[in-house]
Amino acid sequence: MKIASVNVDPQKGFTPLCPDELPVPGGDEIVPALLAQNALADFIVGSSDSHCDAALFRVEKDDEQFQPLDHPNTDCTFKMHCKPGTKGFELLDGLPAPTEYDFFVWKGVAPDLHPYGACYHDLAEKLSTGLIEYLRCNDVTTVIVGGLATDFCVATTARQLQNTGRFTVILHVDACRGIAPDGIDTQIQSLKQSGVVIAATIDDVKKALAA
Ligand code: VGL
Repeated sequence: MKIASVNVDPQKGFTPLCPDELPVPGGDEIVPALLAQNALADFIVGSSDSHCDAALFRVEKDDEQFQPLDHPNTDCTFKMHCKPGTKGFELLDGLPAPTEYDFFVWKGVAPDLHPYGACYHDLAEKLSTGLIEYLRCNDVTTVIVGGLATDFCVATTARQLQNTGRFTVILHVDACRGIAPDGIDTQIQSLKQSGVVIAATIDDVKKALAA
């Protein structure tokens, strides 16, 4: 068995450290749980949202957010978040630097792209980021997924990995935080139904690995 740990968008822009971006309640509390899952893995992979000022999703006010957009690769409005060179782009303190990961994906760099999952650059899931290929080239059998936010990028990444049919996918809930409680529950139930193993704590992750 070869294990990869996936750290999805564990960036300050998704935490209360950056209240003007997309603060996820408790988003800054996930580092110990992410480090614990990384310690169980043969390969550590990560992703970062990486958006520019010209991003199509961009709105300026809170109440303009979460509105549907009719564009092939940007389906929702958000306030600006995770711009390279700003605090919001940085990984949470205590995590490895991107160069210390075995594989790393910067996503949403082009103004018209706002993907959620770390596996594809486009919403139609045609243009691979190379993450799935990296895992397969290295004979990874099991992936442990954590990060931000549970109900957006984490859920989408877990679903994309599960949909390959090539990996046992474990969602480590303690290493995630989400935006909307209803959305989190819905996504976790749907992932469970699709075969993703839901592990509440690191001990549950260890049990799933031993099963
Ligand atoms: C995310 C909303 C918008 C995420 C990114 O990382 O979950 N959510 N952009």
